[in-house]
Amino acid sequence: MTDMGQSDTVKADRVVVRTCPLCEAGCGLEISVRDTTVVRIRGDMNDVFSKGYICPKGSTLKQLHEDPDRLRQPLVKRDGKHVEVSWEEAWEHVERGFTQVIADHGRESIGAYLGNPGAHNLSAMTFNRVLLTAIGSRQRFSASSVDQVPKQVSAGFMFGTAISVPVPDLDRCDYLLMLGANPYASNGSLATAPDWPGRLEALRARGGRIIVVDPRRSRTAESADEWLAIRPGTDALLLAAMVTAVFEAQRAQLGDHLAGHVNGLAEVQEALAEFTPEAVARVVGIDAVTIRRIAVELCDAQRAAVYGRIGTTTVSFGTTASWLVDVLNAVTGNLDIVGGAMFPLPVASGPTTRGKPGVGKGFRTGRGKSRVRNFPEALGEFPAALMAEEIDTPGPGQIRAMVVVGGNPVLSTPNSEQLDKSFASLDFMVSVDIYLNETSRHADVILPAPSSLYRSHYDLALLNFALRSVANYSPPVFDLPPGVPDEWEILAKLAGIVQGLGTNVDPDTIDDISIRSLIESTVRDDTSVIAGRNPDEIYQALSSPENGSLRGPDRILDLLLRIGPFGEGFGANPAGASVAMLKQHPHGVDYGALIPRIPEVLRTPSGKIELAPAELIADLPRLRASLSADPDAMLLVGRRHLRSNNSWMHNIRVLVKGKPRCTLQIHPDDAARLGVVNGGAVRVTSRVGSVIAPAEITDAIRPRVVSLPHGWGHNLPDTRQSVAHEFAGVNSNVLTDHEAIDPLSGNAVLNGIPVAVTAESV
Ligand SMILES: Nc1nc2c(c(=O)[nH]1)N[C@H]1C(S)=C(S)[C@@H](COP(=O)(O)OP(=O)(O)OC[C@H]3O[C@@H](n4cnc5c(=O)[nH]c(N)nc54)[C@H](O)[C@@H]3O)O[C@H]1N2
Ligand SMILES: Nc1nc2c(c(=O)[nH]1)N[C@H]1C(S)=C(S)[C@@H](COP(=O)(O)OP(=O)(O)OC[C@H]3O[C@@H](n4cnc5c(=O)[nH]c(N)nc54)[C@H](O)[C@@H]3O)O[C@H]1N2
Ligand code: SF4
Ligand SMILES: [Mo]
Repeated sequence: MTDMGQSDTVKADRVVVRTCPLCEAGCGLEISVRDTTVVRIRGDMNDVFSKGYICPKGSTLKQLHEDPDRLRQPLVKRDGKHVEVSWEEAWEHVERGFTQVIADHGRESIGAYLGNPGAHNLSAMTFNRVLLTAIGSRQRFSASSVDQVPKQVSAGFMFGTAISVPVPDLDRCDYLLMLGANPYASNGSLATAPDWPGRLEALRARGGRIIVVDPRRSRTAESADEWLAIRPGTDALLLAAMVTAVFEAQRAQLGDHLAGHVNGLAEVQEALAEFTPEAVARVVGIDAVTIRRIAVELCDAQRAAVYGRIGTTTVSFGTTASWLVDVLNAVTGNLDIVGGAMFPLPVASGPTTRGKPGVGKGFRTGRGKSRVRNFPEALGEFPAALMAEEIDTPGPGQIRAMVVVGGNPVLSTPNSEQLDKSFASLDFMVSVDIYLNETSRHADVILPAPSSLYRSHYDLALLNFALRSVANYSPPVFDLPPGVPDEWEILAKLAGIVQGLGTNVDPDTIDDISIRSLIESTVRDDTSVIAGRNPDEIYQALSSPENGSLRGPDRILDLLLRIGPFGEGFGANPAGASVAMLKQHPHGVDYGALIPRIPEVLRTPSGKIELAPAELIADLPRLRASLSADPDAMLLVGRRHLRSNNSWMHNIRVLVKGKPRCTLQIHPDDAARLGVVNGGAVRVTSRVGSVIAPAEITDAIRPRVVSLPHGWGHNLPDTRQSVAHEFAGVNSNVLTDHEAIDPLSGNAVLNGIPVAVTAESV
């Protein structure tokens, strides 16, 4: 906030409101601007969802926009050094690179990795798909497999689509069991709502209770009624025991609203029966009495919800834990009920609102196997943990080129020292990024996405998980400087070039092909509001001057809004949602709180909730085997900080200054036993790597657990992030193991890593 007074001396000539693209909270920002300069950023008091709330990152969009290290010009690597070139020259390099790799090794040799900011980026949401199709290779990877894929897989099996993820109805809930989530730092995830802390405090203020399960006493645990210090990686066992406890207490109750809509209740009961509270207590580290009590409290509460996040998904039993969260919601009568776990109803058309209500093709994984490890695909991609072996292992289909869009896998994915070497061995690599960082330093060509303030925005992905049906459209704050392509134009042009259309390919051509195919599939869908309509007429309606001559992501968004559940419907509902309509409502439109959606939301072939998916039941012997784990092994977990954002906001001084955050948290008992002193150097060693970090001795962590945040380690050479370099920290993913993955989803195990900890003598 210190730079605010300074900026205030400059008078703004206009105020623009916009949704913050930095995290899933999607807060409304009020941006005061003079000419081409940001004067000040603060929370938009009138935003229908965030009502003025922002976190310390939101206002730093100004610093990000102004950061001299942020790339403005394409870079190509010449004699090992990155030099600035014109866009024309960059595109020629791209064409030459792709042409050579395709000639030498075929299209299957081009891999792609899509990073997390793409989920907050309308360009990426609408054109990454186009790029992947154009590349035409199955070697697809993304940050999803170091994050939420397990939840999507379990939701897919249970409810029919990978987007059918129930969210806790925070604002109407009065008992919340939260596992492996720290919204005081993260602002919430897979449950989109601004000001999670305020919503949690309101829950308690109305007499509700919050129980936090976490090996660390996080800020969230601190503010809760109860902290259960679980052993890392054992949430699936804990949840299984809670389900069993509910059955044993004869309290299992789906509720009248689910009657006739659920398959597999008896099967779940039987399959989980062996996981009693007593059987799991030793390994989970939580006593049986407490497990039983919480299970019954979930049944007793008026309106309760169970919610699990990163600590439950980035573990060996990620899919199992994700499944059991919703089983527990169901058997305690809290699934699809106001104040319980509910299905969002997004304003833009999506997988849970398209197609015939109540039934569908269902969901499966394994429609292809990875080349080296024969690992099944999930959500059309392979685990990020497999990227290195797919690059390193010779043979047909070996990856020889990579396209990375808005991702930093060299810091974010397991065994990153290995991946760093693999990237260095590629024949060709393109990064679409805003920085020259640990990953993009390997790229032969870096194509800079423009600052987000030059782009329009709508949270197409995250609003699928929102706690209310809201819609906010943000026009660009500034016009793009002449000659600078928008990010979607970069992606469309890349797609055109990799397809062989040459460097003169016009992004508008690619855009037209893409929107036309989307329109055609929509008019062919007989459940759509424009079923049977003339595709040309729809195309004209979207593109006409009266509709703002929309193109690119805005035009795709307009189609999705207009055919969505609240949509304008191309005449069917004139007051309904569209880009034009949202432009009239700069603070957003709120269509209300969530409503029960069973059975309409289901897309399973049976038209029922599948409480006992065969894949999950078949994996239970592995869960049983985990009961013999050593409860004294030293395990590493991660953590997040409010002023950090994965690996990439560390070049903004106001966010990184102050107390160093990349510390190894360790319990005083462990520190004493191992001779570790506060602030002293500690070596942490896993099967695959070793790092040295400063110790932070704290009783806010369970004994035999240590914690290191991820996204640090900015000391690699040949990057251009001067501030991040100064506050380098160490990379926790040097320690995470590329072989440790959840077999059901392919998600990397990033929490519960076996490590040895030793004091480092200096
Ligand atoms: N050990 C451990 N590892 C983890 C996690 C953990 O909890 N523990 N968390 C995991 C999770 S949940 C995630 S999502 C991943 C994230 O993994 P990644 O997505 O690979 O990493 P990010 O740090 O988000 O990197 C974002 C990249 O996008 C660039 N970027 C920023 N804005 C834009 C833009 O507008 N356009 C473009 N083209 N690029 C942009 C940044 O410069 C940066 O290079 O990390 C995972 N890694
Ligand atoms: N400020 C900030 N906000 C962010 C991000 C960021 O980097 N910084 N990243 C964004 C992204 S990409 C995501 S995916 C979300 C994630 O959002 P959250 O899921 O809320 O992520 P974390 O804050 O890492 O909280 C995870 C918690 O799980 C605990 N944990 C670790 N292992 C286990 C375990 O085995 N069991 C249990 N029960 N708990 C465990 C950790 O101690 C930690 O407190 O945050 C988003 N928001
Ligand atoms: S909470 Fe997230 S969306 Fe809100 S201001 Fe902070 S970074 Fe932006
Ligand atoms: Mo994430």
